Amino acid sequence: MEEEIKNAGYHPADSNGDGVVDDYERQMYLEFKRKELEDADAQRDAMRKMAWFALFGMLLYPVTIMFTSWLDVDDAAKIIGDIAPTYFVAIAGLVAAFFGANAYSNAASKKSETPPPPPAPRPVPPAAPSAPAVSVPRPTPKLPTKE
Ligand SMILES: [Ca+2]
Repeated sequence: MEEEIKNAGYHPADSNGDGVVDDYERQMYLEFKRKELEDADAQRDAMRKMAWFALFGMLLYPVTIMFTSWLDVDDAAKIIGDIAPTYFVAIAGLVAAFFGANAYSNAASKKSETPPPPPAPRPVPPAAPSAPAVSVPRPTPKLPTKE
């Protein structure tokens, strides 16, 4: 929250930008936050259900083939068997994407929680060579004079 305020320059609940969060703005802010949490929760539930459905489909695939050949529908068994390679690759990709997206979002949320590293110390410029304390007068060359 502190970082959010610092980045935006004002409190995120202060929708009219007058520097004060009144009751209405606070209510709206909490409502938005609650909706965000509910949406994220529903999204996780949907993804989890989809992953389970896909996995059950993979597990039940051979059973379906056995069931169709037990019913003497050999054409169906053959067609289902022909679909199998595509189906398994697609479902494996789907499940992998599910776990990959989960891992990515976890890593992203962890990264945003950790405070940024302190700024690196600025390099100190090398000290300039010290000037001579006393300036020695240089001998002036004598110009040849005509006499
Ligand atoms: Ca306000």
